[in-house]
Amino acid sequence: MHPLRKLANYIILLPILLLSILSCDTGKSKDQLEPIEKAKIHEVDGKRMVWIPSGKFQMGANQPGEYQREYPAHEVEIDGFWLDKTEVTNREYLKFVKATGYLTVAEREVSWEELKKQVPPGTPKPPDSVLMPGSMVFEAPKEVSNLHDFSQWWKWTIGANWRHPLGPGSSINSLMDHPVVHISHEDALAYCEWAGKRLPTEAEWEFAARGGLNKMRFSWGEDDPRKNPKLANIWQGDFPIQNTALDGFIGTAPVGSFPSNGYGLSDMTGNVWEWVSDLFNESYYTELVSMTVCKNPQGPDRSFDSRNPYATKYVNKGGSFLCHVSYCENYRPSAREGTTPDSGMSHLGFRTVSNQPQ
Ligand SMILES: [Ca+2]
Ligand SMILES: [Ca+2]
Repeated sequence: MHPLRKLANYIILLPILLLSILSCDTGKSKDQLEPIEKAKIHEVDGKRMVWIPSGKFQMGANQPGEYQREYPAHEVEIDGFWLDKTEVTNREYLKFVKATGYLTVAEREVSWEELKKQVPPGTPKPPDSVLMPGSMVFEAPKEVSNLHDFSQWWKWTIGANWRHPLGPGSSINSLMDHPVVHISHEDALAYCEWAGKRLPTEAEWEFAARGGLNKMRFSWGEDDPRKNPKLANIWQGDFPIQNTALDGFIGTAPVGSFPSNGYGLSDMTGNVWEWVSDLFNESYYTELVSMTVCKNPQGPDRSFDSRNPYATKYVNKGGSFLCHVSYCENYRPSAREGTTPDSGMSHLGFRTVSNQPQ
């Protein structure tokens, strides 16, 4: 090559070399921001879904001060999968019910034989007037004596179900783009079967909720939602008495009302809790620490929650519009709760996974 041509090539390459050196030296530690791979968004069987690429992450609480059931953090490897961009909406659930005639658990007669398996032996059978189709509805009390007794704000409401989220007299007519609620684990699985999809595992859900951020406290990074109420639909004010709704919503919000995370997923934290396929065991992560890397974990073999040792529970993720730091700081990817599979609540929904190839 002619010497002048060679020199010209160096001059062209120099800025590129400098740029690549500078871009490698971000000054950030490994625990800070990881590159976010923008995922592909496609419609799969009529639903907008996001391709979550395979990867490794630290599952569980990576920072001090979280709930005990989120420790210890452990490395998990996940294969790629399609995940609904939003929670399943009333419009989508209605389509399923119209096609199949499916009746949700909250719309069926209550079976005492099933119910008594979840309560301490010897618990007396409630009167038949209570064992009617219904679900648990949040009602803000005027005052509370403590934050331990949730019966002060959760009310068994006969006639409450996904069509009547606040009980008889309420409807979903103006809530078609809101997430469906009062959905039991069984109801979510029935929808999945009809749609040819499945529930995410807890590991898949948490990996997706982190949106490509490594070891961050929230799905958007480290910003405190108390200082910025526009990050997610949670509770502002004095839980459970006063909801100032600085984020714009006292109850559920239309899906996608808040900024999506790094993968383009909406409301992974906040709006409504979401069922996943894993059984809930509060000490499951402790049992996993002997493993070097967990690949596509499916959850524990048995459920255990010391707060209700008689019940079998499945995991819920992401918190809801009722979560407030004073009581339930569950609007974090690592947060996890358990609910019995036949229970629906006015803040509990789901989203689905498709196994279609990328
Ligand atoms: Ca809110
Ligand atoms: Ca959610």
